[in-house]
Amino acid sequence: MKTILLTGFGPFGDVEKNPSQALIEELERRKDIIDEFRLETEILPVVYSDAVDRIQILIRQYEPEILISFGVAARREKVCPERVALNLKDTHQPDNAGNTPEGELIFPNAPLAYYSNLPLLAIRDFLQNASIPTEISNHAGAYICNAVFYAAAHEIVTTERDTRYGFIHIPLMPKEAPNGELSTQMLVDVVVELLLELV
Ligand code: PCA
Repeated sequence: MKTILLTGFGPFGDVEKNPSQALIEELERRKDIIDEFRLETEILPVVYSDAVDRIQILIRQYEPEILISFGVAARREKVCPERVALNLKDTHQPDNAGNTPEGELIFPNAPLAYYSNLPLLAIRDFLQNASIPTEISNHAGAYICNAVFYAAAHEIVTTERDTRYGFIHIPLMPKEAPNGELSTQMLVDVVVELLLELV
């Protein structure tokens, strides 16, 4: 049976409840009723080094066929599958350990960028057909989400794993953003269907 590893993030900055955490915790609750694949989930810390280390350990531990990390992009209104992970740490907003790197590399002597190898156009079409407002984003910023996406890609590529990996940013949910159209429940159902397509 194939293994799918999904991750989300805990609170940070102004985001007291991270919708990616709610999404992952709800998926974790569904685990026992999913027979088609083995699901592993984890909530990652919003600290550059800890999140980077942790995602690499999880990949070695679970050896997933598919890895999708989720995080919130508070200023976006659509679900955004990310195309490119950059070897860059750059932020004014401190991480949860107070780090504010400016223009630093995540890994020295490593490639500038990695592409997600998930079928992004198909994922976008699938989500849109399920009435989830979705658009592909070309890069995931330079904060912790990008760092996790990059570290996962680097681990998978350098150890020549077959894992399909990617990152999906999600907006704040209506409770935090009253004009939003999405609910965690909607997303959970659609993500399960999406995983069944991908597996
Ligand atoms: N979003 C932040 C980090 C954690 C999260 O959920 C980001 O976009 O980098």
